[in-house]
Amino acid sequence: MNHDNAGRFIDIAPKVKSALAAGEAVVALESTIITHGMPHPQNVATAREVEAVVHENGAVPATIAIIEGRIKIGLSDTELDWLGTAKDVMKLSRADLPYAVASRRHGATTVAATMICAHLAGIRVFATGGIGGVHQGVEATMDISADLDELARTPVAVICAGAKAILDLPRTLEYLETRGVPVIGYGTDRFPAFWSRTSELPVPLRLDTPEAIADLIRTKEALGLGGGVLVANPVPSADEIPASEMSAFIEAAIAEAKARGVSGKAVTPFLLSRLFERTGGRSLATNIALVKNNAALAARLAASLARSQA
Ligand code: PSU
Ligand code: MN
Repeated sequence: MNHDNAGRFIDIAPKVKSALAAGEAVVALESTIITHGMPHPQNVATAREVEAVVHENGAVPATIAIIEGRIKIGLSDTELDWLGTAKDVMKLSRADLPYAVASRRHGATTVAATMICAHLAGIRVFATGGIGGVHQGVEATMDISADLDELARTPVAVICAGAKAILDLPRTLEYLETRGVPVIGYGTDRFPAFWSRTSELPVPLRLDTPEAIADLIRTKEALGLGGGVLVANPVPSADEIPASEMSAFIEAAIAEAKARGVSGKAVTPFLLSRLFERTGGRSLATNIALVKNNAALAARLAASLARSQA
């Protein structure tokens, strides 16, 4: 446990607990993607498939959520099924995590909240789809995801497929640089844009193997720099929707969100569900493929970190 007093709020699933105790590889997975990011039943099916991919690649999966105020590190089959259709599940970031715990609420963890819980449990690697970032129109809304500051302060490696082009990608990268977060392109020189393998933007750093990423993480720790690293792993070519095709859908979805006055936490879930409809479900198929691809890389990275500890 990485904070002495946190233990009494946390339930670690038996398999995760024994893997952590033995210094074996563990990969954290988020739950907002289940409750607010994908429709039922694909959300639960995907969560299970992603856990299986982590296993196949040599690590133990730990899906994280808050159930009746308990921080769950690893969900049972029953809990995962329940979460897939549960109502009144809060979307939790750093700001509201303690509220959900103290008030015994249910909560799905975003990238920021998953990083916090993973770190408390001693998990160093986390796979997701896409991170939150600086939103388009930030000049007016100041909407910058708390995910970015979390990456700056909490020492967990986050494997994503870049950031969605619903965000302001250049400003997202600028902000990460300002906050001292290493952003690593995995086998690519371009920052991936979630559904699309590439964007116009160069990725700040590039590494080509899980071992090289593990080495960077160990070096960062040894230098006492603190904070996380962001690994941007492009969606497999077979599953991508090119940026040229996505951009019209994205513009229309953003215009709709604006017209309806959608703001705050509701923005990302609204845009995702509108894009699902506008692309006839294609955006979801791509989303599922890229999360699995990230889970595989995360497991290999966690395994590499575990080996070097032994
Ligand atoms: N990207 C996805 N699906 C998601 C999210 C991101 O493809 O469900 C979620 C993640 O949990 C991320 C959160 O942390 O959206 C960001 O929300 P916000 O923009 O409100 O910070
Ligand atoms: Mn936001």
